[in-house]
Amino acid sequence: MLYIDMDYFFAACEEVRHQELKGKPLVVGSSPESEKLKGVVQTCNYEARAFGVHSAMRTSEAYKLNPNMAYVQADWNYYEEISKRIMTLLSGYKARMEADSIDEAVLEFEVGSYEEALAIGKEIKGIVRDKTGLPCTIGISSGKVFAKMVCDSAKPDGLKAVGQDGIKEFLKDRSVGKIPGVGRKTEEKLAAIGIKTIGDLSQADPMVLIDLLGSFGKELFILANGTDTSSIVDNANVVSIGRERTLDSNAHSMREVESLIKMLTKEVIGEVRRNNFVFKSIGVKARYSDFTDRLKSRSLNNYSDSEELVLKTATSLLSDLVKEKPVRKIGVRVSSLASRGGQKSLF
Ligand code: TTP
Ligand code: MG
Ligand code: MG
Repeated sequence: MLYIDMDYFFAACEEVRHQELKGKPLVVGSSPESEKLKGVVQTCNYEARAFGVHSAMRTSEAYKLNPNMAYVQADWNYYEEISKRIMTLLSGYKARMEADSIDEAVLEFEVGSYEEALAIGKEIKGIVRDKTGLPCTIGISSGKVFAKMVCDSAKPDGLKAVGQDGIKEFLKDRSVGKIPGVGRKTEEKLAAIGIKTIGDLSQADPMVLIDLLGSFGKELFILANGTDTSSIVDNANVVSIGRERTLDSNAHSMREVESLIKMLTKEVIGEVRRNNFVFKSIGVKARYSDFTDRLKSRSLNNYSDSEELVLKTATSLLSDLVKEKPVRKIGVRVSSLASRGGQKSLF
């Protein structure tokens, strides 16, 4: 599998249309003067990262690290437009494909060797850069989770493959927090029983892991031992479109999840529109700090592709769930899909 993630995506998009900002530290997010220092950094270029600035940090914190950075307000429509162009380029390949977020996609190729996959990766990087001016990083491995981790490890502007023979070595010394889906809370639980690296995880007693984390513990054990069974959902055959994200720290109130709901909604709607879908049901998910999940959904009277409606509905559904227990992950999903324009219903 070939995992593509755009480098410093929003900030890179801004550099494309504001060439004068290139090479200087740039933050996408509300400037520290506005909103009484309450904004957050959505992303920043690598020049800003050199000062320790990163996504989800308060802009007031970023300002302390370097008072001389440029700030640009996020312009979702523009990023969606570019994302759509990238996804269209990628869908030109004869591969099963899943768009994973606004700046990520996984492609599953039938290839004979990793050399062949690397050659395709190189070509994709070239095409994306030619057509959009943007850098990306590509990771290649046997499954989606490994490919994403390889991608993360090769940033920025990287291309790297780790085959089955190298995967355990690749994983061994990495901290468990590098596994997608493992947040701070899981990390703490594992650390409490002496597990810090993925190597430690691979040698743990699987029953102990299951006691500690439920079925997720089993999944982690299997991954740590070099087997990635994650499969991709070919977007051509979707029955629902959803996005989930783990929070940096557990949320206790709606205020802490508002911007994330907005972002997940944008991503879901982007995906809906890219595929020319409409939907008739809106759902949310909350994963609590104790690893239990709660789902809630609402059916609509008519098909829709309204972002406002998803945002409003998801916010209202989640506000019930957030009240109950601390939340570590949230998701927004639309289902009962049909293709737009009154053509035959796909499902
Ligand atoms: P990422 O792919 O996580 O980050 P990135 O592309 O900015 O940087 P990297 O080179 O490390 O991949 O996220 C993609 C975009 O999503 C990012 O450009 C802005 C947005 N985003 C937020 O708005 N808030 C966040 O907390 C994160 C992580 C991302
Ligand atoms: Mg990215
Ligand atoms: Mg990304």
